Formats: sequence, C-alpha cells, structure tokens
Amino acid sequence: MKIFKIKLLPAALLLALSGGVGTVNAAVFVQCPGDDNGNAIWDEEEVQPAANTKCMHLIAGDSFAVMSDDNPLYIFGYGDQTGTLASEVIKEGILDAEWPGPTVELEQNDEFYLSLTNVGTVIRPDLFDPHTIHFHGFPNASAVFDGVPEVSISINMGATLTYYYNVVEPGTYIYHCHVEATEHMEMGMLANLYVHPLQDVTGCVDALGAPNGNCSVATRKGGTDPGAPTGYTYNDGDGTTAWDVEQPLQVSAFDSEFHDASLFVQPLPFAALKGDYPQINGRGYPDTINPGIMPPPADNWASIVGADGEIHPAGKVTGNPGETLNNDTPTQLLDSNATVTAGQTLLLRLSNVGLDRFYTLTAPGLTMKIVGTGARHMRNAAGDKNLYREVASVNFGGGETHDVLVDTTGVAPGTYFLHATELHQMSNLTQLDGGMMTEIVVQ
Ligand SMILES: [Cu+2]
Repeated sequence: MKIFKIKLLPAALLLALSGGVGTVNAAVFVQCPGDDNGNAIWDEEEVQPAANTKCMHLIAGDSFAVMSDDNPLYIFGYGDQTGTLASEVIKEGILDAEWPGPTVELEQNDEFYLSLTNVGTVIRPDLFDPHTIHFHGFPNASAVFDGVPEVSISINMGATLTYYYNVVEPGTYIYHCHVEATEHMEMGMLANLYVHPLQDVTGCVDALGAPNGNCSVATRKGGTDPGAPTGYTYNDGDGTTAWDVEQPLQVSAFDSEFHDASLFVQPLPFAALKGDYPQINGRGYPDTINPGIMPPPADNWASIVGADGEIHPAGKVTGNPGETLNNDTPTQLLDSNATVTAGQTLLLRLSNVGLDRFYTLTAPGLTMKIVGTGARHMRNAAGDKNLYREVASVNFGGGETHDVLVDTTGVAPGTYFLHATELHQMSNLTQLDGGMMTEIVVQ
C-alpha cells in the first residue's frame, strides 16, 4: 500500500507556508529578551539576560514514532528548535515532532518565554489545524497564555506565538495542545513539565524567609554541605521532600486504530478510543530502558495485525519495508531509566496523560511515598503536618500528577521493575511482555 511519497511533501509544504515567494521568516517572530536573531538563545555578542530569564522555541507539527513491535504510528507533536535561526525554523521543524514533546524544566522565579511555531502537518497536507500550548494546572500570568482555544489564541500554520510564564509554583505538571484536545492529545501533543523549588537555592527557611537550619542548599544549586541532597521537590521547610536522583515518568497509551485512521485519512474513532500501546515516556518496554535516543523511525519490516484485525503489510507507510521515516530525524528521545545507589532517594515525577483510562503503577520491593499531587505539596491547611502517603501502588487518571519518593535505604542492590498492575497493559498490541514497564536499578 503506497500512500504518500513523503520526501516530496516537506518541500511542497515549505512552499505553501512561504506563499511561494520571499522568505518564510516573516511569520516566525521569536520574543526573547536580548536575543536579536530570533534563535531563542543568547549569542556572545547579544545582551545577556538576567539569570532567571529562559527562552525556548518549539514547533508543532507531525512525524512518526515506532512502537516496540516495529509498528510505525503517525503522530502530531512538539519539537525543540531552540537555537535554530528564526528563518530556518519552519524548514528544520517539518517532520520534527518528538514523542513525548520536549521536556520543559524550570526553576521557581524563572521568567519563561516559550515560542511556538506551527509548521503544519506534512503527512496530512489536507489538514490546516491550529495548535496551542496549555500548561495543565499551572497558574498563568494571563488567560491569553493558557492555550485554551475558546478563551485565548490558537496558532495557525506558519505563525508563531510567544507564551510568557512567570514561574511561581514548584511541582510536577504536564503540558499539551488544547486544540481539538482529544485528537491532538491522542496523536501525541503531550510532554513533561516540572518546576524546581526556591528551597534548592535557599535551603530550608521559615515563614519570613530566614534559614531555619532544617536543611541546606541543594547540590544542584551549588550546595556543599556533605549531607545536602541534589534537590527538593517543594518548599517544605523541613527537608522531607529531598531527593538525590529524579526521573520524570509520563504514562500514556496510543490507540493504534486511531493513529492509523489519521494516517489513512479515515474518520477518527473518538468514542472507541482504547489505548493498545501502553507506554512510559513514549516507549513500551523494553524500549523504555534503552538509554538515550531511539534511532530514527523506520517503516515496518513485517506485516502487522492491527487492533481492528486489519493486516498492515510490511512498509505500511511508504510501501518500502525498513525505509527511514521523518527524513532520518529521531522522534523518541526519552528513556525511563533510573539508577540509584542504595541509600539514595529517587524522585519519580509521575504524570498520566492517557486519554481513556486510569493507570495503576507499582514497584514491587520498593516503597513509594507520595509527597505531592497535582503540583501541590501534601500538607494540611494549617501548614503544620505533612500528609504524605506510603503506598504500594499509585492509581491515577489522565491529567493527574504525583511526586513520589523512593527511599532506597536498606534496599538490596538489584533491578526492580516499575510497571502497570493490569497485565494487559504490559504488552505492545499483540506482543506480550512489553508496554508500561521500566526498571529501577539500585546499585
Ligand atoms: Cu494541536
């Protein structure tokens, strides 16, 4: 089945976005204080910003991701073009969508300028969907930056908007596109987002901001106290959310039938949404423990039986088994590995961006302590009692996040599994022993 000649499409789309004449950079306008050439970073000759100013340039577009059973799925997503000249962003951003989107990691008190350029969906040139960025559960400077299309601005193909965030509340969040949310989120416009607390810089302080001696400056912010942790999860004032190693783990599931329907220009089965590729950080086991970046996606080598029983022949996208997709650009950049030395505390920043069900995660042999949920430190209203919960498993729904500490004091060195408790979620479509599972190594 030969559906698209993909290599020709980027040029065609580029031409369309540029109107056929002139340059395309007219529409890509990056707002980043002190950055003159629009690459969202500060070159040597440019005015250097205040330390708490951060810029990033994302694209919204499409690409392919390959599931652990070799099945390439069509996705929408975000890609990172920070450092690319504004004039080059559309060209470089086409087919550059990542799965999940680029992780956004911030510090409390940052001022964050996040530009989003819509480079269009080159695999579906019949679509002209706008996109947005919605920081889920995040206190925003203004509704205009909230990304909800009904109450703010959406970004059309070829256009750029710079979102501004005054980052005041630490915690684990998620971000996603809010345009036609069910479709765009199912297609992959989802990513990790978290904010480190001011306590990393100040150490524990009292209500008036004076050091109270309960904990010292985190080593990630230059702390030299031998007992200091790498960081804290919240401004706890008592050091109880300290961690040595952190790992964001975003759970989700792709519905292969939905993605194939989008690829083959069929009606989308919204009401029938059912994730059959459960994943962590955009991969099913064993790819979850494959360190670093996965190779660029390639067309399937062998035929695949779809969820609907339909048989997709080898090379379902291009007709050529093994042909590299995305112009050789990798899509799946995030592993889910965590390695700690016995005695250290591991912070798992768990988020669920699944669309159609709750997930329950467990890690047999390890104790999980929930210290925050929904980017809120778990403490009573009076502020004098921690409401942490030690649990054997975490059950949560789409849009929920949990900050989970795993204290490995007294834990025997070895490899521990973190996985979904429902057995069918540990599979990649028809492939057994995969899906929502990763490994935590205690050494
Ligand atoms: Cu979108």
